[in-house]
Amino acid sequence: MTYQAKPTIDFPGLTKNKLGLTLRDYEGVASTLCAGCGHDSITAAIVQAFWELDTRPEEVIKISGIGCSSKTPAYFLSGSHGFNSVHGRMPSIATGAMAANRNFYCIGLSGDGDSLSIGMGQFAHVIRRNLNMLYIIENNGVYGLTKGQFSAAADPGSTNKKGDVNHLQAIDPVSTAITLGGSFAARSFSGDKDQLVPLIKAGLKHRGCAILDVISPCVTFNNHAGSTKSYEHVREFYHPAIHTDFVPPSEEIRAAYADGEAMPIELHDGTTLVLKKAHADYDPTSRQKVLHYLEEHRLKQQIVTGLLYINEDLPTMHQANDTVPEALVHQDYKDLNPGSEALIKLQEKMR
Ligand SMILES: Cc1ncc(C[n+]2csc(CCOP(=O)(O)OP(=O)(O)O)c2C)c(N)n1
Ligand code: SF4
Ligand SMILES: [Mg+2]
Repeated sequence: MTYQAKPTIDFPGLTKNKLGLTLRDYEGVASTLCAGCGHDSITAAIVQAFWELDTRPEEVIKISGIGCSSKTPAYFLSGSHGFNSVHGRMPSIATGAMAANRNFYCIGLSGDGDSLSIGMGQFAHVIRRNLNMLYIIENNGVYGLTKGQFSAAADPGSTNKKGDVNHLQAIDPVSTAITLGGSFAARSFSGDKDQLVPLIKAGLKHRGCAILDVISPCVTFNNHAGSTKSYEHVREFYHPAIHTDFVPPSEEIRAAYADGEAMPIELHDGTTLVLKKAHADYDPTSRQKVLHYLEEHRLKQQIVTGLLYINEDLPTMHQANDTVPEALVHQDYKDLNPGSEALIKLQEKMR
């Protein structure tokens, strides 16, 4: 694969964040995706979110599987650590990377094919383990890279570009993640940057596995009438259930919210998410109510979006395994390698 580096032109007028970095510093190489592909809009939102969070690029691990969507990490944060893994295996690599260095931000990029077909087992278990990462599915309902076959996210009754009808049931990553015991499940649309940027920031700050399903139209293979993942269809059936405001720890929450309409949720680093609900009785902390709401709106063909479910209290992989708080690279050699005597004792215990 060849990559085209972007020209390093200095634009003196660009706004700098607290680290003195501009948006350009959070970009990657030039995209080779089709013009108009939803995945590129998601990249722009990721760049914006990391910039707004004043993230040090070298403190980010970006990992993907295989697909057009899995090419995305090349297009943002050139200065961070990246690994383009095997089809459907992004979660294993992310688990290994975070086991070694738990203090980094981990962002995984995957597709509906990569996650819901070949990678379904991996998708399920990274959610159960509650690995501390943001897991984005760029969902276009097809295998874009291999020329537009239906994916497991294609809705029954939807058609492909040639007019063939999909007769199989769709897997919804959001309700699946909630059912699997996930701690954070959200949905958005590549065409709604205002909604997407705060959701990416919330997912990065959430302690645990944040699943973010982003409907991301494939303009080449799945943007026709009959597709339920086209720009036109998503705009028509888009149903934001909840709006997320992201308040950094240094800022006060000043806005006054009418009773029941908004819900502040404090994250473990002091960040506050203010969830403004479309309906006062929507409760993003109740699995039962959220699943009911999703099913009710699925039957009306509505695409429910926003931070739909959150549980800040589930133990993460590191908490469940009581691991050391620091990255392994910062541990003393003697702690990492307790010596042959300790190993013999361990083996004795297993005899
Ligand atoms: C083991 C293996 N099986 C099949 C393939 C072929 N393959 C490459 S990408 C892909 C599907 C990608 O679809 P998705 O994850 O939805 O990404 P998109 O291209 O739509 O963004 C498939 C089946 C492969 N690369 N490796
Ligand atoms: S084939 Fe589809 S998913 Fe792949 S880059 Fe083109 S528009 Fe995007
Ligand atoms: Mg796809």
